[in-house]
Amino acid sequence: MENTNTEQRKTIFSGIQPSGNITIGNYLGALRNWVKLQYEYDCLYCIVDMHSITVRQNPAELRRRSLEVLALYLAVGIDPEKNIIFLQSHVPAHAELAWVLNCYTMFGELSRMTQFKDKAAKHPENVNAGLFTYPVLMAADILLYQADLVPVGQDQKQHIELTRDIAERFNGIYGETFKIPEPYIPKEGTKIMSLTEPTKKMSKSDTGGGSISMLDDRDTIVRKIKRAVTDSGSEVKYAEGKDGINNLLTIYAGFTRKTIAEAEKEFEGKGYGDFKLAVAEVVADELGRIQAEFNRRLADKEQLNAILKNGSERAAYLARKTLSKVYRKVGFYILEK
Ligand code: ATP
Ligand code: LTN
Repeated sequence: MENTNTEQRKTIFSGIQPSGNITIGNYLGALRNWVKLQYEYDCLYCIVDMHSITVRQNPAELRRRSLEVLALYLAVGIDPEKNIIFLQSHVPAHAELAWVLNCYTMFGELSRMTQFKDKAAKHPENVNAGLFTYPVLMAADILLYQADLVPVGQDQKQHIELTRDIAERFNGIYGETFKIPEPYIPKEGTKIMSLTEPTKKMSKSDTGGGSISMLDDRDTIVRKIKRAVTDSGSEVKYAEGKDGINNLLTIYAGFTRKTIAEAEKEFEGKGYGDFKLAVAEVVADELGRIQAEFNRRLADKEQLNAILKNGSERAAYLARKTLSKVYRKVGFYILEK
């Protein structure tokens, strides 16, 4: 049932970077839950393009992908009437608050972030200051809108905890300014692993066979899943150490909306080959439907632009309120109107 009592409604903020191809990890871990949440909460769904440039991007591709992510949000069922959908770079308050929060975030705290350590190791030639302060911009995203809940995959939990610490520190110095947000992490599908290296998370920036993009065609999906790494056993059962099979079971359960136990039961007595084919089928069927809608949405550039314009106006209005409060509290001189 839709909660229409706006007085009681909590605020949700989340975002995805328009870097690389959105994967089924992003879908099961984030996007699909956003669709459910839109009926009960006031949601802001952002395309965080400013976060993307912490890793070198091709400008033409970044521009194209920003619109594609928007079309994908719409294709999976995120309603632009119900939610505020916008591009981060269209609302300057994100960068403005990030600067202030930088001055309330410790070097030591940022040094402990595992995403920073992973990405710095992956791109040793470009360990830039933006990559280091990435979580501060993320904290600004969330705190600007006084968000109650932040639906993300497991990998982002540490960033939300840091956001809470920054907000509490600021509130401690200046009095109640920011709402302290909670992470909102779904039970299943929180961490989809790479098909080729099932101990690592499936990632948008992996261009090998380890990730399934939301835009992959049926043949590609079948090929990637057939080649997915599994152990030498033969039973389709979730078990410690069987990372490959566990991951495929999680994907299957996610796409069929079944529990892992139900999925195991279904494949009792069947081998890995049959199981892999079934996984590929359910993934390809659902993605096929989403892709048809995606293509329809992407073709209507005028509508996409109108959604972004409306979204950034609504977001900017809300963001300004928090930013003004922050500027006043830290002691910036404000001109009378
Ligand atoms: P990149 O590979 O470029 O670092 P990413 O795939 O981690 O990107 P993000 O834009 O950083 O994607 O994340 C968007 C959302 O998707 C976040 O909520 C994140 O937690 C979730 N997410 C990303 N990868 C996975 C995954 N493998 N399993 C579940 N959720 C995921
Ligand atoms: N860092 C996030 C993307 C992100 C985000 C946010 C998520 C940027 N700002 C604010 C939730 C709320 C990631 O998923 N890698």
